[in-house]
Amino acid sequence: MASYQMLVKDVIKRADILLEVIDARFPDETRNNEVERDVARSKKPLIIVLNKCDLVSKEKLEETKSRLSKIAPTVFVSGKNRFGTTMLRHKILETAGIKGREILVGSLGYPNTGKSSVINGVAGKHKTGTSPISGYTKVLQLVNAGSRIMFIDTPGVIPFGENDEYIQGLLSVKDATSLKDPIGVAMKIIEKLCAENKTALESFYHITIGGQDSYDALILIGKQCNFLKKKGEVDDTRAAVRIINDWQKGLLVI
Ligand SMILES: Nc1nc2c(ncn2[C@@H]2O[C@H](COP(=O)(O)OP(=O)(O)O)[C@@H](O)[C@H]2O)c(=O)[nH]1
Ligand SMILES: [Mg+2]
Repeated sequence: MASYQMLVKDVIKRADILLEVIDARFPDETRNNEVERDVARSKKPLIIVLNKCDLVSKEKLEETKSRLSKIAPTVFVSGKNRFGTTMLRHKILETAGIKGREILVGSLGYPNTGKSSVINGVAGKHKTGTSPISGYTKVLQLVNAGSRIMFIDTPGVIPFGENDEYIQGLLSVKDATSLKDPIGVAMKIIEKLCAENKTALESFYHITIGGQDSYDALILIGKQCNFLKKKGEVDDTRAAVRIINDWQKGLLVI
């Protein structure tokens, strides 16, 4: 069995309650069925944490929250801006239902979804210390968040599959220049924005997207940015890199 699956099982076994930290901009891509199934089998409570909510519109957050609430209690937070972290603290205490002793909270999720930021956001001024513990092949970090809450922070628990390059681009695990197919990744970003907040994309790049496909939109953006090659045609790779960089800097909101 792959070592990450053992690590996931190890964290689930140690914890009283689990957080699945996902990126609110693409909840479906950053959820992991296998992890959710393992948690369900353990009969331990799960909270879905929609992190990076500062980058997503309120309507989309509410829509995702009500959809995912059918699976598990769902909260949206911004680990970075410390938004919703008090709510999450209360949700942990309420959902764990453990009285009179410390509650061990495991955090699971793809790299860069913001697990450490969420933990630090919740711990905040209550944080009384961290200590390393040895887990399956990796060192886990225990973060004491006060009021009986102790987090297990895990380094990038779920690895990416070979075909997940676009998720790695979306999640900023790989920067634009390390991607094998920046144009493909940029097209995915355009598709996502067109489906969810086309006006934001249009106004950010000062373009109007009609019925074109995502490649045509990429060319439009390249043209608008004046990324031209010698013969006057649009430099599609340069346009793709620009779009990915803007996305990874959090300039493009859904
Ligand atoms: N905009 C925004 N960025 C965030 C948020 N939480 C984390 N990040 C960023 O996402 C990246 C990964 O965060 P980190 O906590 O290290 O993720 P981890 O690998 O899951 O522990 C960092 O660059 C963070 O600054 C958030 O709520 N909003
Ligand atoms: Mg981390």
